[in-house]
Formats: sequence, C-alpha cells, structure tokens
Amino acid sequence: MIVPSVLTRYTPTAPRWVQQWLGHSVAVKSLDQEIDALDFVGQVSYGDRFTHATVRVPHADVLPDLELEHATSAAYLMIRRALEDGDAQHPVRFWNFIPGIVDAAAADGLDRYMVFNAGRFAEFSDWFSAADRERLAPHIATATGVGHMGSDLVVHCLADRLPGRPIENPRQRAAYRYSETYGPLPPCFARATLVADDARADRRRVLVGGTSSILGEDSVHVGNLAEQTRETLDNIEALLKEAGADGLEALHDVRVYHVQDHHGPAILELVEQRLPHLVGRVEMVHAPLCRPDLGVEIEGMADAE
Ligand code: 3EB
Repeated sequence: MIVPSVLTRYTPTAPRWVQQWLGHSVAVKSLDQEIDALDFVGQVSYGDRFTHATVRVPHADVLPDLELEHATSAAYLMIRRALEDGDAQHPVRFWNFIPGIVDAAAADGLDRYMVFNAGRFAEFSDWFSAADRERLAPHIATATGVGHMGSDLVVHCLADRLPGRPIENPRQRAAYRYSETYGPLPPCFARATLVADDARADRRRVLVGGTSSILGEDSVHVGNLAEQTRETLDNIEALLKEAGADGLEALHDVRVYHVQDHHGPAILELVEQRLPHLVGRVEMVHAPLCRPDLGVEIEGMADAE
C-alpha cells in the first residue's frame, strides 16, 4: 500500500485552547494564494470574539535567504489582511514554526531564524507604521518561535477585538531590543500579552509566550537541561508577577518544546515538580529551538487580577 506523504507529514499546530477560545459559531475561509510564484496555503476562522489565522509556506526550507525573508513578510501580510476582514483585528498571540531554524544562512554568521526575523520585522514595521523598534513595542504580541521536523514555514495568529497589553520580563532584555549578536533585525515579540477575561470583568488572561533559559539576552546553563528548565520556570514566575498573576500556581495550558526526544520524560518530571497542579496535563512537543544552545522552551497561560 502506498501512503501519500501528506498523511504522514507532521503539522505544527496551535495548542488546543485556541479552538476552545474560538467558540462554536465559527466561519472558516480559505486564504490559499499564489504570491511571486509561491503557493501559500492558509485558513482563517472567525469566532465570536477571536480570530485564528494560519498561513503555511510550502517547502520554505529550500528557499534562498532573501526569498524566505520575503515569504515571511508575505505570510504576515496575509494574516493582517485576513484579520481586516473580521472584527478581531488585533493580534495577541503568534506561533511561528520555522523549518531548518538554526541552519546557517548564506551570509556569514547568520542563520535562518535571523532571516525569518528580518521578514517579520519588515511586515510589522509596515503593519503598525513604526519606523523603528521602540515604536513597534506597544503593538507587538507575545509569540513562540521554534523549529519543526517538516519543511514548511507555518505561522498561526490569534487576534482579539481589543488590543492586548504587552508585558516584558524584568529578568530579560526585551526581544525587540536584542543586540546584533542575535541578528541584524530583532525578533519582534512581547514576553506576554494581557487580554480581557470573557467570564469575569475583573480578571484578565495572561498569554505567556515561549520562554527559555535566557537572562538579559544570553542563554544560560548551556548543556545543563535541569538548570535550563528551572531558570525557564523562574523566568515565567517573574513574568507572571509582572503581569499581576500570583505566580506559577496561576499557570495552565502549558506546552513544553524540547530539542532531544529522549530528554522529554526527564524535563516533564522537573516541570511537574514545579507545577504539581498540572500533573498529567502538560503538552510535550519535540522541536528544535531558535538557538542551538537551548534545550527547552515553555509557554502557557494564566489568570490575573
Ligand atoms: C527567546 O526568548 C527565545 O521569535 O517569536 C521565544 C518566543 C523565542 C518567541 C519568536 C522566540 C520567539 O529569545 C526564543
């Protein structure tokens, strides 16, 4: 029996809670489009309050650097246009799955994640009419930026009717202020985004972006996964306090990206020790990360006053 490869291809997805946030009355529209001889594949779901848009650039892993950069901008522009057709026009959360994320780019010292960052930065500058990174800051949503085993670039966006509020981590340099060590143009994401809670007017939701063992802008505990996991959770704890949440006990819907498949169980055990209220409910995803010296990245959500 011949199994079509499309059935076996791994699809990087948004976490399950995104579907729940969309609710029941969802209108779905295709965004498939050819741009500059590339076939973009996309879909947008308009829910009661939120919109979820997904764009995929097939075989982005084999595109030359400049084409990957432009395809990244084009993917973000497609998302922007899809949001404009609905009521939820403010992005509050992105997930970026970048194929060959830490592969070398053609230019000396650069990698494909930096190429992606240049494309994202260009479209965000246009989207929010911001000439420089400081002016972009109030508009940027939290995000996850990781690799995956497939060859497509996949970008998911969750958008809300009102803008979210970006939150930065006191232990980390804002990503949009990273030095050139991490690329000519910075990654544009906030550490977390605060959004309104539908159920209770006095509460808010904290969307926690992909968080790693980074202090300031430097990777720490390189080669020590246990310490990386602890530092990552310390980072999330500090971020949650900054956002007005009590601490790690407020965290839920946790997803853990880990680079080495066989390290998954040990990392999960450490995560569950710090998050005993989530035992058996942590989602583990095997994926390469945006820096070769990092082995674990954790995202989630929390409730805040
Ligand atoms: C970091 O803190 C780790 O490029 O969208 C985390 C979250 C990371 C989002 C992104 C990257 C992104 O720099 C990597």
